[in-house]
Amino acid sequence: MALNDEQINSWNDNGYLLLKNFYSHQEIASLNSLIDGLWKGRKKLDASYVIDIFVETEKEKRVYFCDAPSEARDQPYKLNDLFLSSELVRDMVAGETIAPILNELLQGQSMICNSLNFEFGSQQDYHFDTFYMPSPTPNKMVASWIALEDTNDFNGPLNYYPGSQKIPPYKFSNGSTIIVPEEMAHFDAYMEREIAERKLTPETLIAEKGDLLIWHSQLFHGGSPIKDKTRTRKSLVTHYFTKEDFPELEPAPVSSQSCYMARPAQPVPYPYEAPKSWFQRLLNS
Ligand SMILES: O=C(O)CCC(=O)C(=O)O
Ligand SMILES: [Fe+2]
Repeated sequence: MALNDEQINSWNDNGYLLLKNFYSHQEIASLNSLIDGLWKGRKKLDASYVIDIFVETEKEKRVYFCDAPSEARDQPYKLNDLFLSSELVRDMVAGETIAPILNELLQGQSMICNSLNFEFGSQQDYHFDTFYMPSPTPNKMVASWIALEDTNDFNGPLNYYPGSQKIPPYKFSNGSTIIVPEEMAHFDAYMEREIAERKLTPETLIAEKGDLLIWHSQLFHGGSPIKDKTRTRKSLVTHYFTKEDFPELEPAPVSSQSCYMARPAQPVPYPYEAPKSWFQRLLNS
């Protein structure tokens, strides 16, 4: 068993697990220099490096990293799926140390679905990750979040409602948890009611560099507004499915106990007509 009873109980009660100082400062420094190096040398990168720039602004768009202007680094961005190209990223997010933990929570073999490197807070509205990537079998998905630097009240820390994973998943008119933007007013009313009935209150994660947070696919969470726009909040988010949930796929190994979806990079430009269509195609394949 990778986790003790207290940790399992906390996971069951709260829907998340915080593992302080999980990574050494040296490991974090290696990851941060990888990002610096990629930015410096991005013009030579191929189409497998895809970035969302000016995130949560009117200028938000998805481009190849080689086409990103240097000023895009001064505002929130998401650098997608570095696990596809970087062994360092794969080892950190699914290597021998973390895999047994993920596998115990998932009750299966963890398989990386996607990863996102942020340099600023995401400022993403409260959401369930199952809006975008529900696992074929419910609850067979978790996310990890690594603090690549300290978070504080000014750099847009993460917020979540402990216990919200117990709320019955909201089904949109498509019969699934996949978001239908036009139906958000109904969703909001449902969540307001459920949160009030369960007397849930939000928490803000003030994390230190090297901390690891793992959350349940049904934890209601988001990124708070960045009060000081000059302050960075470097982090790496990874979403995982289980290998068993995708028997038709041939994932590539990371450790003896974990793997990753060996798939193409995200399509450019972002498919606004059919969001997350790569994922839909995968599910339907
Ligand atoms: O880092 C954050 O602020 C939230 C990111 C997030 O919710 C996600 O990637 O699923
Ligand atoms: Fe999320």
